[in-house]
Amino acid sequence: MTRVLSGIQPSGEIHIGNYLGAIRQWVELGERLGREAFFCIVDYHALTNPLAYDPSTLAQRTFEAALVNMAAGLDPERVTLFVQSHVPEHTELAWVFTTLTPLGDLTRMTQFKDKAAKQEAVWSGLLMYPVLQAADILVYKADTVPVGEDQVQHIELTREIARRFNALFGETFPEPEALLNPEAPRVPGIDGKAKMSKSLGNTIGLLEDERSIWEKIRHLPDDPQRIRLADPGDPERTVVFTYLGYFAPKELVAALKEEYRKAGIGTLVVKRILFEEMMKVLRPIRERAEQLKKHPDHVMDALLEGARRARAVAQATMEEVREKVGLLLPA
Ligand code: AQP
Repeated sequence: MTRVLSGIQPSGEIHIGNYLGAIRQWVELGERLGREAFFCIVDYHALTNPLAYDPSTLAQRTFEAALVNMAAGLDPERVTLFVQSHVPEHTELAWVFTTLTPLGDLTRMTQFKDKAAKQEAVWSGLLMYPVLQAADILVYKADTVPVGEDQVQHIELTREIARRFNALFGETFPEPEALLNPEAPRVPGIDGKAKMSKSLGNTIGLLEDERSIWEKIRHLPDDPQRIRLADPGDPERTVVFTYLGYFAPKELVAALKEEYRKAGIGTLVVKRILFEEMMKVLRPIRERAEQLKKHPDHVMDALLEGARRARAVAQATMEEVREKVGLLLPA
């Protein structure tokens, strides 16, 4: 692994699924790779979600997404943190990739099918989403993409696009690999079923009010086969223990599972422990976010510096691409 890239959409409140599936890994990778770790707030991607996109809030959400990532531990002095639309080479490369991506490769994407099924009118931006994602990654020639499981299919498509470009125009791009957090590749939502997802409204926000988080935890579904407190429960059948596994020490989780199986413990007790353990992780993030909110210039300056560094790399790639695809180059 020599260079990583990953992105997050400013399409709603950043949630514990984003944190556990992606951001926590980003922080570790950033510590290892420094400026070779590129993290991007993908605002052009957010335009493809008609339910969440609002021109009057996009800029603020983009800013907040950067702030939350910094609060969660991404240090912009070490890593390259920037906003996608500040580096126009992403969309330029996306166009080139569009010309060599078969339509069928895009219509078979699971995320496209799922999202398109929920929309009355399907815009081509939604279809092209993974092509722009491929450009986000390959414009930096990144070889590793730390993501949640939901993005694996898109990274495979990125590899195909890289392969096709290389076959047509000569060796240019690496074939990047997805890197999953093995402990939380797919964090379920508070319904306990679907993936936690901004657009499904089944999230726990990283900066959400504590009381609101507790209310959500309190209402998490129990093992459906445990009717009375005296019934033994199966911890594998409730999202309460899934979440507990993300936040609490292993020994504590094992002990509570044991009690739950023996009907020695009520779910509410486990939920209280889950809340406390979760807040131990979230509170420092929220405190840092409060500090950063007092210094918005610090966040903005960091993003501009990140874009400057990212753009230097992206421009070099685009010069190579323009030449290889045979465009008339300006003198
Ligand atoms: N539930 C999840 N479990 C593990 N990883 C997740 N990610 C998202 N949800 C989960 C990962 O977070 C990174 C940023 O995601 P994103 O916001 O850019 O894209 P997304 O997957 O579309 O996020 P949402 O919240 O699910 O948004 P919508 O509602 O628009 O679909 C990615 O690495 C993603 O894998």
